[in-house]
Amino acid sequence: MSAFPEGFLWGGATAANQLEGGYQEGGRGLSIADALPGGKDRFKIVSQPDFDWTIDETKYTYPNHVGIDFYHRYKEDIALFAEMGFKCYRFSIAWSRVFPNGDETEPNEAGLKFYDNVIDECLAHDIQPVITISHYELPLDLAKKYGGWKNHYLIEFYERFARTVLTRYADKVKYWMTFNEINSAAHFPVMGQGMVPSTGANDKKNVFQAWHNQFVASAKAVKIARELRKDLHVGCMILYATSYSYDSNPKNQLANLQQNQDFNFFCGDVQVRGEYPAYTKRLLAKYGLTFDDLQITDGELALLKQYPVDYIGFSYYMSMAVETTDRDTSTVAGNLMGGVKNPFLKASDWGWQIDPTGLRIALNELYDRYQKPLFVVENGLGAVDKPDENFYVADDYRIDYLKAHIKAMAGAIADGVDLMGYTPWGCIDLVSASTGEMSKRYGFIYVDLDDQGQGTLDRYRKKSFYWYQDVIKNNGLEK
Ligand code: BGP
Repeated sequence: MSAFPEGFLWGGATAANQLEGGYQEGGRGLSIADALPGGKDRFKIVSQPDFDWTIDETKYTYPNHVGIDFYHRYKEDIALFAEMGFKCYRFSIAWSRVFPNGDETEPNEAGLKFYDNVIDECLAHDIQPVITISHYELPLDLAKKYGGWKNHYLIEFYERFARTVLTRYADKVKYWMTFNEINSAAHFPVMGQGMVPSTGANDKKNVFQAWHNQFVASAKAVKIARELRKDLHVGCMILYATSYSYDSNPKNQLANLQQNQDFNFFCGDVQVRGEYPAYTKRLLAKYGLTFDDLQITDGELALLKQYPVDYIGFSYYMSMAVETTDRDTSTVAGNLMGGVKNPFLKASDWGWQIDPTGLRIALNELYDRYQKPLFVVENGLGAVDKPDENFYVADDYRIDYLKAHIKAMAGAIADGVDLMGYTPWGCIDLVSASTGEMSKRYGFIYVDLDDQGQGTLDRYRKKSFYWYQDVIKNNGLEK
């Protein structure tokens, strides 16, 4: 008997701005992602929003403008997903395809038509679409004209966008998520909240105000979904990095508890439990703030309470360790966040510490806390693949990583956790969010495209393609 329940949602995950391309086709407007360069500057911009950066949307022709050209090749790609046996496919809708400037009152029909086609193609292959409404690509005008999510007008614009897509696809799409990695704004307010230098993105007051506005917008999307159909599932999406105290020093233990509260739990606590957790007081005080510094109405708090999400989607790539004393512990990068090196773990080429057991811990922690179904909607190993002369990639390292994480999920299910599905990140190679380059690959499918945008864009099955096909066929790993 498989460790995984019948109907478990095996699949893969992508995001519009990292694979679609066609950035000016079908009336699409520009998004914040179109105005970011690839390479080192990108990292500086997303992680230090006060970095000297001027938006110049005419300057970059690659990577977001081209992606992997899914806009024209979606049929071929979805057929490959079907060949692997995908039960679901997680993707996002580019907001600026549907509302090119973000603040229009009427949607762009050509943009919607593209998603009609993608969804119908999935359904024709018995693949359930899982849609992220907003994944790191606010329409650029909403960042430039309105200052991103700190501006409460965005609630109204998002509500219109969410209503448009939920209404149009309610009969075809059952699984939704409101914002990708909503908590990541703690580190990357540019990508998550559309905050650009002029909006004071490094000012925590703005980040908290933006979060509040996003929480309200998310609750409104849940309300719309509930009114449309009873069987729609709307989840939050959290970037989860299991966090350990470096040692048994009580100071480190306390710091770790607070790290978990502030990063892993804060947004989920609001979106799942429907209210700000008690420790928000401490968290705000850390930045010299109180609730009085934020614009929050009683009506909004009531809405949060009334419309919590019904499942928790989360990404899991790595864990981190917390050390508060002065002991010398060289830091590692970790999903773009800091942390100290854990002597028990190895890391990816980008310094992300590989920790399958941490996933079992994450699943238990989240389920204990919320008692709502969980969905691992991103997981995977970013690696440099070296194809042979036939473009075949023997990616055993990727198989090893995924296998260990699937075992950890099976362990958590045996622990009693309610897990709905698993969609490894970048099931087809795509542009990396942090580097803006192609050379950091996650896919089961190799795409012939390099960091300069050169290549045929042809698709090739990697060794992991056949391995994952077997996993899905067996509903898990063979004994
Ligand atoms: C998550 C994002 C994705 C994705 C992934 C891998 O944080 O939701 O958009 O790209 O991380 O990150 P990267 O592409 O930087 O390796």
